[in-house]
Amino acid sequence: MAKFKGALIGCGFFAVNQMHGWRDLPDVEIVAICDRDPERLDIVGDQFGVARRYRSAEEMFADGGFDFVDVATTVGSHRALVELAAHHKVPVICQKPFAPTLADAKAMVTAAEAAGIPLMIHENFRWQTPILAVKAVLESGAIGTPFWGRVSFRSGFDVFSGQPYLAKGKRFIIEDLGIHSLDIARFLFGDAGRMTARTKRINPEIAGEDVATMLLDHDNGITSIVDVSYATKLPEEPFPETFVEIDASQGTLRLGKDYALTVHGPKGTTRSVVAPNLLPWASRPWHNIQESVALIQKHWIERLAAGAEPDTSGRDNLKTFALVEAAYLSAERGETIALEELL
Ligand code: NAD
Ligand code: 89V
Repeated sequence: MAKFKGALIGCGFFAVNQMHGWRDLPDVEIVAICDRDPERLDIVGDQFGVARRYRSAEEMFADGGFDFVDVATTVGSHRALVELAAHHKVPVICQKPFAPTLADAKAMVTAAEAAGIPLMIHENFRWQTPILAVKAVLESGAIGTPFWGRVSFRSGFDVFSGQPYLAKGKRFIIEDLGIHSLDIARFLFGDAGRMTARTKRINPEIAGEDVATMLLDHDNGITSIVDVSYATKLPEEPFPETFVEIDASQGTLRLGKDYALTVHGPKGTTRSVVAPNLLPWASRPWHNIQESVALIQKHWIERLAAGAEPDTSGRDNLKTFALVEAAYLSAERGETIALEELL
């Protein structure tokens, strides 16, 4: 089978994981890379043996020769780069967060649809092995119909050393990390129509909020709590594990530390460990995230080959991004926000 040829824009901190993931897929070859920073371009180009290197995305698109583009830059450039891909009719993956504003994200979806190209947001947390295991339990019916859930990420890990820009933005934890947790809540419990949120900044060295507590009213009647913190100093650091609690009509589910999954239902209690695989290029504690990168990339290629929409398409991810916007609005106003006002 002919290989899918890809190009990648943004050769920074996280893109290295994406390059490893692409290299592991037998039917994919990254034929061109782009970064404004020549040093990053050479580091990634040399590590992965990519000869075609560009400092300008416009020049890379003008030369062409690839079937899709993977945008791994930070949020400020996402809209321009997705619109550039749409202009050249090249299928595009865009890293989270989708865009600086919901209006930008909507414009990006419109541009991709008008060009007739698929747009996938690289929202990888729902592809983590432990989260997929939770989803499988729900779908099995083992605990019945959920009525309450919690998606929790509480850590004191220093994310700023690897990603210094995270300390500078007016928005921090909801936009960067809570966005993943909100997407997991949608994945497990369905779309949500109302959001109530409270935020705090505990770390005085950063500009944005580092704690958020969000209450979601899901359309199917489930109530969920999504709580995130980078100000939580625990005896054992759980980064980057997401904990999940679900109460349902016939039982309960708990996903806790070290990927321990407890499922209690009419047939009894089962305890298992749903740890992610440690890929050869991965490193602890990031391996959970790194494996989910490989899995979402595989999903993209499968859907591209089938001409089908990816699960975290731009249109789907508008609903996750709207929850982010709603959380900031709710915290600012001290009110509950109806999502229909935003979407
Ligand atoms: P980074 O700053 O380390 O890397 C971004 C790179 O993009 C830089 O090298 C920069 O020079 C380059 N760049 C920026 N604008 C450009 C443009 N217009 N043209 C060419 N190059 C450009 O950032 P990072 O930490 O790697 O984060 C990148 C993105 O990945 C962010 O959106 C971040 O939120 C996301 N991220 C996702 C995950 C995940 O699990 N999905 C994890 C970490 C980061
Ligand atoms: O996944 C992310 O988006 C990362 C991190 C886990 C550090 O928050 O920025």
